[in-house]
Amino acid sequence: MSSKSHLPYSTRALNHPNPLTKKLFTIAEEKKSNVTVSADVTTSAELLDLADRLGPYIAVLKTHIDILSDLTDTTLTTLQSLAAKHNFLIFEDRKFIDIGNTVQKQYHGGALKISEWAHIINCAILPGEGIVEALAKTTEFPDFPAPQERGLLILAEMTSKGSLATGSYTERSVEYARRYKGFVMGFVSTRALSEVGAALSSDEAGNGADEEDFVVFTTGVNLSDNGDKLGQQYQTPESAVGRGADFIIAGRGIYKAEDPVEAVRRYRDAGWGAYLERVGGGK
Ligand code: 5BU
Repeated sequence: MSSKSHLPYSTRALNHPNPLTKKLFTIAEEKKSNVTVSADVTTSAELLDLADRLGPYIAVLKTHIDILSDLTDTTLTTLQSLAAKHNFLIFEDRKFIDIGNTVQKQYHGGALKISEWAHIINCAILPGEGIVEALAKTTEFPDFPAPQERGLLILAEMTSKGSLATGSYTERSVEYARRYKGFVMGFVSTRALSEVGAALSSDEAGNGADEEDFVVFTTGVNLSDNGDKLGQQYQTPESAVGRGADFIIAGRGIYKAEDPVEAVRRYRDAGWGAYLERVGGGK
């Protein structure tokens, strides 16, 4: 199996079978940005202000919507308008991790109405394959909004110290991604998983493994720190992209900076420079 990470986003967008991944690569190319900002602020005003100011420089805005102390429907509709205005996708980092019947209710409806506004969601596979199947099937509900504009990332690895998402857990993540390719866009991981994928037999992998092109999001990106006091471990944009990240996720490095706009531009330049290097200095 060959990884597609040496190819430009525009090439990967061209014939990509997953419409949301295609859109994501197209946005990255248009905005010359592979930055996902993790907007981990706790009020709607701060979140919307960041979305509007950083929006022009990012491909994706990642939320933890449940940490907002004053979430209303207006927060969500305004966030959606800002995503349209600045052409970025919204990724709700909810990390679903429960039986299929429960995650369907957490994803679609409920207090957070995640399916209505989040283009991208993620899940952990601790419950087994059923969680991926259940989330994928939610998009077939008759009242599900814009199924072509919704996708899932499987949390194949974590950046925190002592993470247990390793070895066969990571291998299973790749296997499930292949089984639900229509909905699974790729992974949150610290590196490209093509090597892990290659370890699986073609029977396990299913047909078309050679043609697949999963997207890799890497969290824990920071230009100045090595980590925090609660186990977070950082790497630079260069290191993350060099290891296979297609999109780098940075939170405090950007929103806690004295000037978040200046910071996001620095992360964008660093992430884009590393990407150009990876694809051979071409486009
Ligand atoms: P930071 O401020 O750049 O450390 O924020 C990192 C964000 O990414 C934060 O929202 C975490 O919840 C999220 N995260 C992570 O740090 N590590 C992981 O492995 C995963 C998510 Br998955």
